[in-house]
Amino acid sequence: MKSEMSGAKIVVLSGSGISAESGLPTFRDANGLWRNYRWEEVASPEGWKKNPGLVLEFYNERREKAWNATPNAAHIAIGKLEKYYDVVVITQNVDELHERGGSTNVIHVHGNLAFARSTINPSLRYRIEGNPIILGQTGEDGSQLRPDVVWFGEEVMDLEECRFHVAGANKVLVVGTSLAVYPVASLVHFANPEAEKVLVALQMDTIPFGFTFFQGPASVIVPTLVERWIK
Ligand code: BV8
Repeated sequence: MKSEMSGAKIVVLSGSGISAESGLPTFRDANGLWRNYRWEEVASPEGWKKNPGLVLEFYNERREKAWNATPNAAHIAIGKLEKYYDVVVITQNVDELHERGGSTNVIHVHGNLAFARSTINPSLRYRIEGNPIILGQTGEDGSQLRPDVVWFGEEVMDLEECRFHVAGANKVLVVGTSLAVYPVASLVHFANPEAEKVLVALQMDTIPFGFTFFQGPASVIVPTLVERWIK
């Protein structure tokens, strides 16, 4: 049952930082993934062509870890918001921790590890949960299965829809993202000047105009923000 605040809309834009306290690595932090792998080799069509086995291995490891991870207090607090607001979660993350934390309206703009897809036809997807994709495993169309994620140089999912949601939000919560990757990072510029705009991260190189920066761990800051919003 929505409270008297229903009708007000909150859009969350999240990145790997929100899942860091669930044990999943970020990309650009000190011990981030791009410290141990070159994105060109494991997260690009060129890398896939050159060495699909390495790419499958990179994602199989991450998929198993993500599948066995549990949502933290930040995911759960965002899930709770749905009782009081219309909530849309736009995530760059390929884990399903928002869904496990109770969010039911999640847009995975960079794809989802729990799915494999045909290398020919992106709409031919198979839910594989935490299971690996093996070289030689093919879809119904006979093509090698690949992770259902958006690599560098590939088109991002549902961007128009996301711009619409951000533009119509009364509150925009950006959490756990360096806003280094485009075009998703540009979503913050679609926020209404009148909207309440907050950014939660451990550290940020630049704070988007109009956003209030709350520095600290998502599992501590996000629940306090949510408590304030549902009072
Ligand atoms: C596109 C795949 C065109 C899934 C990812 C030069 C060469 C090639 C490309 C480009 C180029 N210049 C620009 C581009 C475009 C490129 C881009 O933006 N590159 C950047 C790096 C310069 N973008 C693209 O290629 C995109 N596609 O443009 O296609 C096109 C158009 C039409 C038709 C055809 C083609 C595609 C981008 C998607 C790439 N895929 N991942 C996966 O493997 O996961 S990107 C990767 O980065 C993830 O998706 C991730 O989500 C995303 C963003 O990273 P963050 O999540 O922000 O993580 P990061 O480590 O950076 O930051 C962590 C943050 O959390 C920090 O702020 C930290 O303080 C905070 N934090 C940490 N711990 C905590 C915390 N906060 C709170 N609490 C904590 N405990």
